Amino acid sequence: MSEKPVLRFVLGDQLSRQVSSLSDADPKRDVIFMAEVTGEATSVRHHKKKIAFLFSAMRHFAERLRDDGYTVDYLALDAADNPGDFAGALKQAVERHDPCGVVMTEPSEWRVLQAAHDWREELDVDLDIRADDRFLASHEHFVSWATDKDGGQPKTLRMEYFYREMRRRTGYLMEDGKPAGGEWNYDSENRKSLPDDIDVPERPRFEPDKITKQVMDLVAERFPEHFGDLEPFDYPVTRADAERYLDWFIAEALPCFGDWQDAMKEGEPLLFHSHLSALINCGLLDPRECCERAEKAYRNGDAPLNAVEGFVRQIIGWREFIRGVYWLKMPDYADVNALSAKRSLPAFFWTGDTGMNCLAQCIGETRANAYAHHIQRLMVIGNFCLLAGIDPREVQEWFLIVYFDAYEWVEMPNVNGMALFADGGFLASKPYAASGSYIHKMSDYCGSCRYSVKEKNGENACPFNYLYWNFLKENQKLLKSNHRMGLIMGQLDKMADDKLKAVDEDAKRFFASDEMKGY
Ligand code: FAD
Ligand code: DLZ
Ligand code: SF4
Repeated sequence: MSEKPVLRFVLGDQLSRQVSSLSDADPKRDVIFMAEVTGEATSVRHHKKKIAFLFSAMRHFAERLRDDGYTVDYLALDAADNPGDFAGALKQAVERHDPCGVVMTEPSEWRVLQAAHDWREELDVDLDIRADDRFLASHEHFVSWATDKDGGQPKTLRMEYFYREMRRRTGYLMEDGKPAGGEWNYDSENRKSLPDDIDVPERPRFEPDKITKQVMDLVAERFPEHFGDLEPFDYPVTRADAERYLDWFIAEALPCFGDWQDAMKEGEPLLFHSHLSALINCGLLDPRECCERAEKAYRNGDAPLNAVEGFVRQIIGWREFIRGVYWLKMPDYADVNALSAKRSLPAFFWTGDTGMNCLAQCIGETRANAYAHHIQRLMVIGNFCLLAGIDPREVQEWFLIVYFDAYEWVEMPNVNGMALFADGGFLASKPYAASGSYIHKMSDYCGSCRYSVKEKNGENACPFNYLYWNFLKENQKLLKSNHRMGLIMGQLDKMADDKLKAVDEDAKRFFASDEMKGY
């Protein structure tokens, strides 16, 4: 009698041959199971491009496994007997294959991990949930780092200290136990404004193949009401193309990644950013290989230290730290709202139809590409939500829907901790609040805006200008004890009454205006 197979359940963001659920897979015995399910595609109304990207990447990954001799049971979304959710799909797969056990890698999101615990109860066979060692810091490592000597949790955590420990542990950019170049962090060199005649390198484009075209037709038919443009589609969906994209980034964009990391330019959504987040998050690229390639470019003299350190910090610092905070703080983290923000998201978040050119540009690009770079997300879109006091739950849902790299583990701490200060400063030492002058300095958006960034008050003034002071005023009680806000809160204290009144009137008028109309 032949040996029973192990059923290896691989989720859509686990598309790596190195994933722990496949580490001991036996091609002669085992069955790898993957499932496209409506429940995931509609848990929020994901951007059409995100669904197409993920389904195409899943189908290509299944093909690759088959080419390597594995048996893959792939449940397509339009299969006649698709039950529509993971639980039903897995139950059917167990009935089909009668395995001796099921193995999976820990889901990246709280919601799905809770469900997986339920499946363990419901299935007639063992379900082994393994750690996701694609991340460099395990849950245990992060908890032990985040816990103080008395076993308590501090009121705040700072990424910078976690990052230094990660540098020591990985040895990335270390020389004789010291950081390369003598400093841990070269961020102060990474805030340059773009020169007008900047030459942005052209990116490789990946034409949709037969599988991607099939998936695009499916998405167009099944999710027409979802946000975002499906076409054009030119992103990598295979491991080989993801590697080519990484090669291109290291050679062409990384050398300038640092200098203009915070800059924004109309018509240039990517500039020198890597555009790799969706590939890393779904498993097509490994975070370690991205850092190692970048470090090699530095060692070979092909990219400067400020660029390479900045890139490595985003991955082994921010990315790992964000994930650590998510698991440390869930499930309560979903509901934090330290600033009691209650306003609803205005309709222009879905249409891009606003007089505020910075937001129109960033939201327009998001709609077209399912992508905006970090400063667009944080200092334009997130900043507006912070200043306007938008309910964190609504902001979280928007960010989860619109970006093709968005999964709750990474979106939520970025929204609640970084953009909205909704966790009261657990993750960030002060709110990333900025007036129009920051956006003006870092972009060319203001030149063609209907509002004037130079005007501080009145109908034509840039809304970011008065909303900034209104935000400080509304949250004065909470923010005045924050020592990093001391200077600015001092200015607020000294502000003349007529100026305060003008800010108050402008903010009230803005909140009642068409700009803030709901969907
Ligand atoms: P690059 O600028 O080239 O950076 C290199 C890599 O570093 C990224 O690919 C990413 O893997 C990592 N990285 C950089 N910053 C962060 C960060 N703050 N958190 C985690 N990883 C980081 N990133 C997501 O992957 N998914 C999200 O859902 C997401 N939501 C966000 C929401 C808000 C409000 C903000 C402010 C940021 C969010 N980010 C998210 C982080 C960051 O904006 C994106 O990772 C980045 O813009 C992706 O583009 P890139 O690959 O060109 O990044
Ligand atoms: C985001 C997403 C979507 C839209 N669809 C699927 C799917 O049909 N099948 C699948 O395995 N994964 C999908 N995903 C990614 C999952 O939501 C992701 O793996 C979990 O959220 C991780 O917790
Ligand atoms: Fe944005 Fe204000 Fe500049 Fe207009 S003027 S683009 S609203 S920052």
